[in-house]
Amino acid sequence: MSQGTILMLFLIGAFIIAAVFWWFWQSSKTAAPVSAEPLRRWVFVGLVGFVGIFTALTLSRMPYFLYASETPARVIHVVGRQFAFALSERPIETDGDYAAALGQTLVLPLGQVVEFRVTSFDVNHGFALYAPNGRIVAQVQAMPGYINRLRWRFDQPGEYIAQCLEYCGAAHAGMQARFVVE
Ligand SMILES: [Cu+2]
Repeated sequence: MSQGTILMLFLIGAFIIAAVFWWFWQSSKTAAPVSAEPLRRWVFVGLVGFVGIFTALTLSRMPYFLYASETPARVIHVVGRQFAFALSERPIETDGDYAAALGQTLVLPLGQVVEFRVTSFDVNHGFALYAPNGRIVAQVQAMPGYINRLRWRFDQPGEYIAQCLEYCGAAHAGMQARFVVE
């Protein structure tokens, strides 16, 4: 879904909500009691239906289920720590592993499923992947004590940036890692 479509949906939704508020404001001015019961019932049924259909249509597109039946071509271990991400093909368990992984630039395969196993050594971080064209393609939380798996198939070669997307401290904005897809 494009940014323009999302903006349009937001504007339509905002207009509908504003119209409902305006309608209630107008109807509250009249002295006679207004029976909103039938309308209320239909608004409720309509909202439940809308949410149900929207959920059914979009839930299967959650990134957590992506490529669930496939065996990833590569497994990359990721650890976030203020203020850098370390990526490695070997598990990162100690400070030494983390420091060693910081210095390397991984090369990941184009057009194959890669699994990132993402965790944190300190606080919550957001592990977001930006394609060479600057667009965000996938993201997952980096949480201490948990390993979150993110599977992704890169379809654009070039240099990707992993950027922290959860505010984690003073140097959060510069918390990045780079890797290459080819
Ligand atoms: Cu951050």
